[in-house]
Order: sequence, then C-alpha cells, then structure tokens
Amino acid sequence: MSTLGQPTVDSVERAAGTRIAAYQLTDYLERLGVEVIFGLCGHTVIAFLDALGKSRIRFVSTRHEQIAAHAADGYARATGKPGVLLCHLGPGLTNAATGVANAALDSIPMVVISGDVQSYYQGRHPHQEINLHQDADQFQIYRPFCKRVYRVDRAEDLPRVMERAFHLAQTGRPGPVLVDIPMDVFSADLPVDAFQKVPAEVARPTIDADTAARIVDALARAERPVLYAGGGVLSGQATRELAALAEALELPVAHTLMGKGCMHEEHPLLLGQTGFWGLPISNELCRTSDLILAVGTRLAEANSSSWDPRFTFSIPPTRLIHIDADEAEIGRNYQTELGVVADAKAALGVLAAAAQGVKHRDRGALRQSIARGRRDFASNWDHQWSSNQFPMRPERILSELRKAVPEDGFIVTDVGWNKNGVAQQFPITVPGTFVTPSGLATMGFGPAAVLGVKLAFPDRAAVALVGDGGFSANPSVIATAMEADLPVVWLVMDNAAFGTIAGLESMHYGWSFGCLFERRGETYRADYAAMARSFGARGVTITSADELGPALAEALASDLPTVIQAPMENAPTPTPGHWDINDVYRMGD
Ligand SMILES: Cc1ncc(C[n+]2csc(CCOP(=O)(O)OP(=O)(O)O)c2C)c(N)n1
Repeated sequence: MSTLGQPTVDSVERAAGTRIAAYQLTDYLERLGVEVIFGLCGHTVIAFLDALGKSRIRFVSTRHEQIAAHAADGYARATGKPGVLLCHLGPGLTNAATGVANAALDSIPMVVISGDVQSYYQGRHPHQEINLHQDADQFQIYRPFCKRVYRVDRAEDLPRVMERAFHLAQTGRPGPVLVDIPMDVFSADLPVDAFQKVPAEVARPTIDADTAARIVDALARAERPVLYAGGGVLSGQATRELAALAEALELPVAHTLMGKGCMHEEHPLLLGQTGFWGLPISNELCRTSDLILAVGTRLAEANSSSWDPRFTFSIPPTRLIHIDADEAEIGRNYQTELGVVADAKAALGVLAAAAQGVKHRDRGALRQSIARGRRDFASNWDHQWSSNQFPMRPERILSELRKAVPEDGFIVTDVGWNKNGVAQQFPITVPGTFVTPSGLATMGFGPAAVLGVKLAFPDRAAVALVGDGGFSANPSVIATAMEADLPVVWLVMDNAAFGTIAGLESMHYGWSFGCLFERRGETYRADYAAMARSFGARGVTITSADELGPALAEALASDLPTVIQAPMENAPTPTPGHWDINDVYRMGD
C-alpha cells in the first residue's frame, strides 16, 4: 500500500497460495447452487462482475435496482431458493431498498451483495458514500427490513459472512440479508482454501406428539372449526399435508392473500380468501367459528378486516391456535390459546397423521353450504366473464387470462384490481402459481418479479397481470426481458388511473384528485404497446374484448416478450370485508 492507502503495483502481485477474493466468491456461490444473480453495475462491483462473467452463474443486468430486487424476489418465490441481488453502493443500494423490503415483508429468502467505498477511505467521505449521520454508514439503511446486515471490514471475514448470510436468509422465518463489501475486499488475496464452510442443513422445527394430539382433539370436538392457511403453507410446500388434515377432520379451509393456492380451487372444503377483498362465506365461517387453527400467517390487517370483530375474526370468543415459524407472530393481534413455533410442513404433517381415523363431530351440510356461498358470491360478477363491454370489464380480462394460461403457468400480480381481483375471483389450481406482493404491497413488483419467475421456469407460462400505474412505474423491464431473452407477457389493465386509490378517493370525497392520468384536463393514455415495440419486443393494443383471448394465445406462443394493453373500466373489486381506513376519511369545506 502507498502512504495514502491506494494499492501499488507491488501490492497487486498475488501472494503464494492465495487467489483473488472475487473469483473465490463466485466459485463459492456456484457451490451453494446459485444459478443467477440479478443486479446493476457500478464502479464498486466491477471486480465481482469480472469474476461473475467467467463463472457458470448467470448475471441478469437490469436498468433499475428495484427491478433487480423484485426479479430476485420472483425467482426466490418460484424456486424456494434464495434470490441473489448485486448492487452498487449509495444510489444502487437505495434504489434496491424498496424491492428488498418487499421481499422482507413477505418472508422471501434473499442475499443482497453490495459494493462499498474503498475500506481505507472510510471516514473521508469518498464518492457516493452515505455518511451524513455516521461515517461509512450505508449498510445501516437496510437494518429495519433485513434479518442481518453485514459490512465486511476485513477481507478474511468475507467467507464467514457469506456463509452466515445464506444460512440466515433461509432458516427460521426466511428473509433478506445484506452483505456490504468494500470494493478493495473483492480484489484482496485470500488463501485458496478460504471458502470452506457451507451453510448447515437445518432440520425443520416440528410439533411434539402430545401437542399434536391436543390440537387434533380440540379440532375434532369443535362445533365450527376452521383451518386458516397463510403464505407459510405455500412456502413450506405443505399443501398436501393441509388437505390431508382438512379432509381427516372435515375442516373448512380459509386463507390469506399469500395463502391463495393452498388448496385446489375446486376442493369442496375451500372457502377462499378472508378480509376486505375476501369472500363472504370465508369471512362468515371464520367470524362464527368456535376454533381456528391458523398456520403460517401474520393474521394481517387486510385479511382480518382491520381486526374488527364484526367482519372476519371474532377472537375471543373464537379460540385461536396458531402455528408459525416466527414466535413474534404468535399472540400479536389476538388472544391466542396455544402457539406452536414450527415449520408448516412438519407440523401439518404430524397433525394430519394424528388426525387419521379420529372421530370428529358431525359437520352437517358443510360442503353444500360452502358450495352455495361461493356460488352466490360469484353470481355478483360471473356474468361479466363474457361481457363484450369496451373498455373491458376487469372480470372479462380475468376469464380470458384463465382460459389462455395453462394451470401450471404463473400469474404474477402487482397491486390494484389485478391483485385484489385474482385473489378473490381467479381459480388457482397448482400451488405456487400465484405470485403477489402482500406485506409491502409494492406497486412495480409484478412487472419485474415475473422476470425472475420466468427465468426459474423457462418452460412454463409466466404472465404479469398489472395496472397501467404499476406497469409504467418502471417500464424498463421490457429491456431486461429482451436482453435476458425472457418471453414473459405483461397484461396491462389500462384504466388511465391509479384506479384503486382513485376509487377510494371518489367514494369518500366525490372526486379522484391526484389519482388520474390527465393532461390539460383530458384523460392521458400512454401507448405501452408501442413502447414495447420500441424495445424490440411485441406490443399489442386491444381494441375489442374478443381480441384479448387470441392476443394472449399468440403472446404465450411467442419467443419474444409481449406487452398487451387492454383498456379497462375502472370498476372496483367487491369488498365483503372491512378496512378501517374507510372510517378515517373526513371531508371538510
Ligand atoms: C410504490 C407504491 N406507491 C403507492 C402505492 C399505493 N397504491 C396502491 S394501489 C395503487 C394504484 C395502482 O394503480 P394501477 O397499477 O394503475 O392499478 P389499478 O389500481 O388501476 O388497478 C397505488 C398508487 C403502492 N402500493 N405502492
């Protein structure tokens, strides 16, 4: 090193028995099974990019770090493996923050690798460093939403920190871990055997036999029990065990937004989603239940009708047993009779086995009343499936989508009518094929997450159903899909508005100020199909409802990415539940 700390010619000569850290790091990531890294370059990560380009790992370069984060998130949701994200310091890391926080709130395993300033310049406020509160502080930005944030202060720590990052991201309640790496660490020499330790295989926490027997007994004796499934059932791949338990004790199954797909849509014990955008039969059976067994859920606000006992859950008097991987979730919002910290698959497997042959109370005409309840609610909108109205009815868009996409195809939503409508009205039959942002509900998730999903399963259909607001938040996804050769489909529900919020404002205040797309007082519509063509992708504008089915079929058969722009009426999704915000708004003069 020179006196100022810059590397000199001498210091870049490699010491015997060593190899540059960046190359060893990519070898290590290969050993861990990493097959793709999503990211965006910067001068702090060039050394790593060089190594990446010479490795077997694929690098998907995006035009915005938020896209890279959502794409890594989508890949993780589709595969169950951690998504890996690479970003530059400062603006790169802050751009990615929304996407990483979105993954965190949905318990998605992710490892974020960021470059940082040269370690020997920490404290001197070098180019792009975040340091106004404390020197060399950028990793702190991720603290509120990462399971752990690491700054690698010594090159020797890199192997240990990487092993910890992959271990923590995947175990317990999964989530993102940040590894912040000063750029000179990538270029440092490390002993050739530096990266030895790999994350341990970790047995999933399960439920003991006595507790399982107690739960099975309580469910068998209950008069109106409900099994309530959250995203943990899907991420834990516990859908078979869930169905086995439900069938053994004749339990109706309700679910959260993230739990959609936990049971085949035609299963006679399936109630549907609860809460504000849920199904009346689901809210009703939960509200009047005497015992709920909730698995892998936060019992979050939207699915619990803002915890108002008049709408979805009335706990107590309903008794609650709650199984979750995270002890912090148990008892947070409701008085809980019994909490079990366990993995959904392991616990449901033990419960299902314990329930076999156990005599349960007569459930009467449960299956008939579920079928009636679901049919009655669908009759409010199913006639719109064939509506020729133009701009289109959203329900017609859903019905064309369902017909066009094979059952094992992925439907990736954003936020807006797309998310709420699919969760409520769109049949999902293959677990894991519905991908949606729940906790942070980030507009812009869907158009980018579909890239990661398609990369994970290139032979399966992947359609992002998104609003025009969400799509135009970051349309450079088209460039990434072209460059990475990912023939995804974006079906844009174009209502020239941030429609969901426009509808809320209109309901309470009689107008939609600040929510409509307008220019000089007139509706402003962008031509997203033309935009797609300008990127070299396919772009289709729908001009009558009958065009959508064939357009979808062609898009799914094409080897190019396609934007389909479908003009749509801004009709709200039905809201059988309750959202407390509606009591908050007050209009003055
Ligand atoms: C990043 C972000 N900003 C704001 C919101 C609040 N929000 C929720 S839904 C919505 C409107 C989405 O509009 P669009 O994508 O056009 O779908 P639509 O509601 O019209 O179906 C907004 C702005 C959000 N969820 N995420």
